[in-house]
Amino acid sequence: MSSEKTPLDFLGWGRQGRAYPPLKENEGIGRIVVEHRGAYELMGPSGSYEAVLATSSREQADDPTDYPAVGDWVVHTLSPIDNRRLGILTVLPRRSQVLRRASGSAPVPQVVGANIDVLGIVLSTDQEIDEHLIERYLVTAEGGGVSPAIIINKSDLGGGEEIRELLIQRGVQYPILLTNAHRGEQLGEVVKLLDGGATLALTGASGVGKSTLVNQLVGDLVLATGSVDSDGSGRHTTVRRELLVATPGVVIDTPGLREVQIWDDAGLDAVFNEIADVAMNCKFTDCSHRDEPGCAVTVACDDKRISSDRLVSYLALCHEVHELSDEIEDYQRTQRRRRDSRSN
Ligand SMILES: Nc1nc2c(ncn2[C@@H]2O[C@H](COP(=O)(O)OP(=O)(O)O)[C@@H](O)[C@H]2O)c(=O)[nH]1
Ligand SMILES: [Mg+2]
Repeated sequence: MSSEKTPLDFLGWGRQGRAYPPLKENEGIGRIVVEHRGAYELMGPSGSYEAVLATSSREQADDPTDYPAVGDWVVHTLSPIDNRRLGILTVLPRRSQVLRRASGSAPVPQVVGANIDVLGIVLSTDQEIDEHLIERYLVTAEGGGVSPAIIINKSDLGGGEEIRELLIQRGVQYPILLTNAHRGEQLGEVVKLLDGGATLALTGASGVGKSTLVNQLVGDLVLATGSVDSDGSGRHTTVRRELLVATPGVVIDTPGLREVQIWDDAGLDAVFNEIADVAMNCKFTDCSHRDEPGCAVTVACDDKRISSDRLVSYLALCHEVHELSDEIEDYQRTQRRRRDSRSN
């Protein structure tokens, strides 16, 4: 990793682990802090700017994941390309990303956030705990190269320890932190997640206290953000920022999601590693691990070496991904046919 200080370190560049790319005269690097429909807000060493995709990068994007997302590092023009907005020229390669299936009927992926170190899955003591939703978040994080941590907020209302116990019993093998965001208590462990300029994204159902937690973490740094703009070269925008500087790191507040549809199986084996390990030794190729006699997974489940609840979750998610890949194939075939008939 390059140890050289850069003017982008306050935005977490140090964690990128790569050299500053060579820039042309009219180019700068910034980080996407908000994504609007077709437009972005980015932040760089001299402040925040509104930006749109330059024609060249729009033409090169052929997959939804090629477009910038919150957390992305981008090379942009230093002067406006329309009458006020900068042009985004390139999205720099991501070191991690949180992907999910986009809402809507088309089976396409959506990048929820990019270049994230830790995904904080926020629960609260006054809301019912949905273990399956937590599993989905965990798979999403692991699949995109992001470390998950579970944050049980509203510990002041009681019941936090019980939830922690329940999750451990359920086989959750990730850090579980308790917080009281309301009064800014017990935040030490969350602050530690920002060590070394890390990017922490918070996710979870609406009302669990994500924004309250973000406000606590950025605290007086909202002022620091203001001072970045004070040299006059930055531009204040009134839109709500989703990525905020919380020295030593960066926090991303995501909108509350009621459901998460996983995009692929990349994180499944990490989250259910005890099942994946046994499955690897199963003598049947293409085993469904449901009822084949002598299947190593079924045997391990009968022997209580793996939990039957977790096996049910694992198999349901495997099935879901399988169905999704069929759906993607159909969708792409239809799209190709449409394109071909248009060009004929
Ligand atoms: N008692 C208690 N209330 C909290 C805590 N954190 C947040 N809240 C309250 O929970 C509600 C939802 O918080 P908010 O941050 O908007 O949740 P979000 O939808 O996840 O962003 C607000 O009324 C907060 O004041 C906490 O630690 N304890
Ligand atoms: Mg919120």
